[in-house]
Amino acid sequence: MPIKRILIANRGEIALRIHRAAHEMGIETVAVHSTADAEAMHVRLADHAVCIGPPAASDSYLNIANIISAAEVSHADAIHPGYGFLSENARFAEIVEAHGIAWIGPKPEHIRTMGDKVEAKRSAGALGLPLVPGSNGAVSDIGEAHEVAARIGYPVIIKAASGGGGRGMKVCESADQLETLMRQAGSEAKAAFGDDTVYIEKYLGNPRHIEFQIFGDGRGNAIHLGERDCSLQRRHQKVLEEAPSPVLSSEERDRMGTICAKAMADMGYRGAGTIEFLWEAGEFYFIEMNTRLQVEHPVTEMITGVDLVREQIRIAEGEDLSCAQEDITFRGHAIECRINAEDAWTFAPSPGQVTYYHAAGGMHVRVDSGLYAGYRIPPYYDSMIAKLIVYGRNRDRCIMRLRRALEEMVVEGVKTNLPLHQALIQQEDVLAGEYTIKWLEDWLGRREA
Ligand code: MV4
Repeated sequence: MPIKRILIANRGEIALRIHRAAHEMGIETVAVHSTADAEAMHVRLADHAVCIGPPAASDSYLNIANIISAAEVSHADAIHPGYGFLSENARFAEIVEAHGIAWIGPKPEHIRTMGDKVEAKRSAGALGLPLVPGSNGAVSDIGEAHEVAARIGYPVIIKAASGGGGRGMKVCESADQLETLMRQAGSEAKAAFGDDTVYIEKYLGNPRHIEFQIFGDGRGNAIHLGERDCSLQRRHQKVLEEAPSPVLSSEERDRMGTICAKAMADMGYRGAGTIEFLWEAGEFYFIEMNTRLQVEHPVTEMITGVDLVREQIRIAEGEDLSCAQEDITFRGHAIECRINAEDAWTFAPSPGQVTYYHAAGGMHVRVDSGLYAGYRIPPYYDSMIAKLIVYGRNRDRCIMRLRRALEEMVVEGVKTNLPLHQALIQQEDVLAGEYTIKWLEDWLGRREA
């Protein structure tokens, strides 16, 4: 069924990104916003706007009743959740569908499965994805924990089934620490997620984070759009992402991508998804799957030419995938810098009024942002205010252009991490593509010293 009016259950640059795809398809948009976001660009651009509550996300962007009411009063026939907020809430997806509103996202059952990391790993294994060696499912008793750890060898990592994104993990170096850390992991998981279920994996010491973008039609067809390398992170916040990964050959990409697409086809996955792997010594190990559009999706768009949001909307309309795997080609290189309103070196948030703004531009430069001069960045939400995405025919040309684009970008009135990005792309290791998930924090530590 064609969609006529999409309610965008999100804010900031991603709300704008969704609005743009919708308008290019001749679809109207409804913005929802908290009282703190009344002046936001996504509210100004949307065809309709509904206030859904006070600033706190729990009262507005996470308030299911208010969002459903907004959809009803505005006669939206679809909801796009963006990323974060309610995007991976299976119950919300079910409620949306129960109201006869199209959910621009995966089937609720798949959101639920992948949200439980033990279940996610079980299905990934059953679908043929390579796993990190570890327990078969949850580990509840200490005896079993010792058996698993002895079998896979130390160090091991204890993870919370309800965790994800780095929350609720404990690295255990030897058997004498196992009991203490198992107890700690369990009680911390209970406190944080209301679920003390934990599982054990071999701890990989120095991997890269490489994720594959996939798309399914929900009827047994799926494709992959290659990978993104997201290893440059600080405290589980990605800082810079690139596609393709500097370490993969096209043969490895085809091999792993095909495995991912086959798995998604077999499960009947619908919509956009990302399969996250740790990559070490040339091997991939599945860790998690994200059942949403990701912040870093533009780097994939730049090297494939596929509009991922348009594709999500088409799939929600019940259309077929717009292209077959053999139509997907990877061309050139793209890098995304997440621009945050924060001190570049202390990372202290810096909300406040933007007094001057000039976005970078020119060939192969994309800025996804709702920023404008005079905009007041509210203190209630995350600090990302823009994404600078740059394309080049190869990685060196991409980095040269990124350097030029970072020079052009001006944000005054608040602190930003632009100086961090400028310094980052001068580093030999970054220029060489030689970095792992530990690199950024190690580098920041060395700079301190
Ligand atoms: C790991 C790991 C090492 N070994 N699992 C962190 C986020 C969550 N998605 C999984 N994470 C990790 N799982 C095993 N078996 C190291 C991490 C990890 C990490 C992963 C990806 C990107 C950045 C990271 C930073 C610290 C730890």
